[in-house]
Amino acid sequence: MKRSVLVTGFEPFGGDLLNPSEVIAVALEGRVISKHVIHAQVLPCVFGTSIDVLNDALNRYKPNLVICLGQAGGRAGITPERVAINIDDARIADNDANKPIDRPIVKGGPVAYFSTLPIKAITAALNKQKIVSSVSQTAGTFVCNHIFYALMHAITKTRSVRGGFVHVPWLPEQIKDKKGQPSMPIEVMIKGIETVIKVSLKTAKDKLVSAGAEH
Ligand code: PCA
Repeated sequence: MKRSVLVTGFEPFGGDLLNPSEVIAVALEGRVISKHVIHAQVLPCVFGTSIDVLNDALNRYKPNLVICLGQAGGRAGITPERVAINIDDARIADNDANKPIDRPIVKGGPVAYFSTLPIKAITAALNKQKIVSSVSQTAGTFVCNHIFYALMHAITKTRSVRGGFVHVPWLPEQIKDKKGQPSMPIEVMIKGIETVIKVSLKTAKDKLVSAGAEH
């Protein structure tokens, strides 16, 4: 079977009409990067259901690398997340009106998982291309952290599968009535995520997949 990468994005949420993470994932579908075919999966912005859809995609594609994407409105750059924590704590309702508070994602599961993406190599490569990027120390406690934790929980024993979560900023069309907020054009985001994939595939082979291994 051809080696593959799974890229996920989220549908719009919180009353938005767009979610750049979905646009990026769909744009990358079918592309070949470093001899890996890219599969895209759009996830519902719903606690629980999003995990079922992710797990189905993992079983279907058996990817070597998984990059989950989400929108972080208000952030200026592309931000690979360092750590997923075992808690749901929603400030707003998800797309199915769920609003869990202080609820573990996996009962009895580890407190947290580190990303197994080379997060520092990713930010360095993006900055070299003049794309704003920095490591984020928290993916929040909404559906993005939820899916990040579920991903790491699913692949933690599969040492050959590397994965993690990357937040992206708003698109220019999303900040029209939000003065002074940062945004990034879609072409730059797509180029940036291609770089994330390339760097992750390059460093996946010979690096230990564990906390902070490449730092
Ligand atoms: N961003 C939200 C959920 C979906 C998305 O794109 C978050 O950061 O949790």
